[in-house]
Amino acid sequence: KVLEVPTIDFSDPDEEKLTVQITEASSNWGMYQIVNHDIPSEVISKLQAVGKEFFELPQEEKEAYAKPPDPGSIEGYGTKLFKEISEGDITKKGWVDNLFNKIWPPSVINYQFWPKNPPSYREANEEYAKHMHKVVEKLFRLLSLGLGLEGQELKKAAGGDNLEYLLKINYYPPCPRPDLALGVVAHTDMSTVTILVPNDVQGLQACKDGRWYDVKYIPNALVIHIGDQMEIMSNGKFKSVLHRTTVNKDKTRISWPVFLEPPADHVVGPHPQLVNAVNQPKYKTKKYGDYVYCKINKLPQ
Ligand code: AKG
Repeated sequence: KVLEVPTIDFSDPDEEKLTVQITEASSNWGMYQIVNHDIPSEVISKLQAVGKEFFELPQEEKEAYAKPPDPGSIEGYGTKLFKEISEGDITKKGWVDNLFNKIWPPSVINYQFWPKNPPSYREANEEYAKHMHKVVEKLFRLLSLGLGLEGQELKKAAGGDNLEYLLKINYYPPCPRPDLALGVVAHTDMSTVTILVPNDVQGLQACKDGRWYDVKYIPNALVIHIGDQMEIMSNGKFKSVLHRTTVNKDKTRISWPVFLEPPADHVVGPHPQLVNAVNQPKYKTKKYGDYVYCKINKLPQ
């Protein structure tokens, strides 16, 4: 039997059972899909429609939202399509355009990076952010319970109501040489948790015990990735998942990950209730912004 990333029914009223499923999937895979999560399919379809429309605009219009060149800025439009593919080049390179927008909380939103075209971009994204809260609350509660903590502990440790939702849209157009490219190269996310919706084109792969698994498309499912900060807070119980995307010769793939990130000056470390004389902390405690700086610049943590 081919192993598959677990699928979890989020509407199961048995919280204990759900906690066990989420805990196992977060420890063994670090990636899973949740279905029946209560975000209406129309809300997801609208998010996807406006994102697609933006990427289909002429290049100059997209460049109007270009990411500022200073290394500290993350928001805005960027392109990583490699322009020339040489036969001799066997290094797999990224093949993707992207757009980053902080969508929650309102105090961190920078509307100058939100497309004005299509005109309903703002409404669709705000609506999605609003519907995501319930999923975030429930997921963080179940993850906390799974570690033997009170339900609110992990959310509090991740910044509480200041937890930021950073939306990225990945736009992977058809690639003339998919054998020479990857959409995004193998990485783990820096976030606490990432919540992703893809379009229906296959491409996401998760690594488990050194093997790559395709994440099959399930309409309206949310793909959950455990990120580095969740692995740290759980002191290694939950696993930040290594993942990558392949590209396609004929089809455009699009994905909408939302990275749930602590504010840059928020200090993150193994949860104090999970460490003691026997269980020593396995990770450093540091500001999230410093973690990001080290990871981006490939410095030791
Ligand atoms: C990323 O943007 O960090 C991803 O891993 C994207 C995954 C996907 O496109 O499914």
